[in-house]
Amino acid sequence: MTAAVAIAACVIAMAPADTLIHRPSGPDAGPPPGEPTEIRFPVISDERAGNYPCSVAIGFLDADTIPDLAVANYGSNSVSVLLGNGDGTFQARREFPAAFLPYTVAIGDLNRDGRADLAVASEGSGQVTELLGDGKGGFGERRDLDVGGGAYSVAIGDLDKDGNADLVASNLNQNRVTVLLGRGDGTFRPGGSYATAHGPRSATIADLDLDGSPDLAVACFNSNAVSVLLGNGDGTFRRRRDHAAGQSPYSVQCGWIDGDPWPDLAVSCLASNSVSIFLGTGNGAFRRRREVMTAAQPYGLAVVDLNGDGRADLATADLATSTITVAAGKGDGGFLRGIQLATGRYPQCIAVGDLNQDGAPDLVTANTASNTVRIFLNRGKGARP
Ligand SMILES: [Ca+2]
Ligand SMILES: [Ca+2]
Ligand SMILES: [Ca+2]
Ligand SMILES: [Ca+2]
Repeated sequence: MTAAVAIAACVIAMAPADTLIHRPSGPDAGPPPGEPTEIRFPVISDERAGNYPCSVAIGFLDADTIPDLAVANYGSNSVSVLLGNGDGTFQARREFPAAFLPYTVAIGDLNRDGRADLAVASEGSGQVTELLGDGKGGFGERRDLDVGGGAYSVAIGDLDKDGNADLVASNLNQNRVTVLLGRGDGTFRPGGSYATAHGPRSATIADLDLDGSPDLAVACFNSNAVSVLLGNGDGTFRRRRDHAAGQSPYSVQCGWIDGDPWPDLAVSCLASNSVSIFLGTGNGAFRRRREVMTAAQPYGLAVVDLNGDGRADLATADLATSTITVAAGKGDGGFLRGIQLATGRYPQCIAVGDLNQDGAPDLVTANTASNTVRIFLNRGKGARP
């Protein structure tokens, strides 16, 4: 582990890690007095990954209840697995082979044996690689599933509500997403493909209209739009609805950003250095967007309550400035001005999990040019002193 220091390449000022305090002021000051408003990361450390790590996911990869990491290494055609020690540190990484140019890794139980498996979208081969877990942090022989060209991302969810995990991959060059429906034994059958706006970069699965069936939101890089496809509950999807976002949308996440029960969407837009916020208004519809400014080129995005005030906050991985931006949510759809912290060089992904098991969600970035992941341990509500 190495202590975090400001990196020479960063072009913006960094606050020391332990002195990040949001101080709302003015009439539109956010949470009422007495509510916690701080977001602090007192412990920051790095772990080695493979070559050009693009994506990191957090899950339980061995038999304990301590979160572990899976990292897709674009430059070494592999996945790194780092088993957690429970204090925010990790055991030495293990490497498992993926297909050509793996870009995104997701964690889920693909064969219903109670052990976490990996799905890895490989852009170079147009495949999603399935790696079945042995429940001890090891993974068996890989199985490559064809999903079509430009397979930059994969997400796992039960799209047809049969209890078996299904997959949705984005096909950047073909302006569609491809669905694979799980049989529950680790095999999949084709579930069709669906048109999106131009340049689908990543997709998220969430029930956006609260009808009990999973829906899709897809960040479409080349069309400055997010496509919403409402699910029918049988693994099929209705025709898309597009919503104008900022420039070059990259990641999309669902969360509850304002006070109503309808799910909202956040989309990182790397050419406008912002996160577009879409507040849900019911039945899968969204209000006109708002923009939250970040540092330069936000790729990765997380929507999570970091300070324990019950309101969703934002965290982005800003590639060009090698930072994360953290912005505290006001609970009404607005956010306080973001604060930046240094990452390794050129972070492309950010993931959330409680890595040291203190009740506060922590952050991890995959730093493509440093071949590391950086771990930000949060000191939020529920954290031990
Ligand atoms: Ca499994
Ligand atoms: Ca299913
Ligand atoms: Ca739905
Ligand atoms: Ca924690």
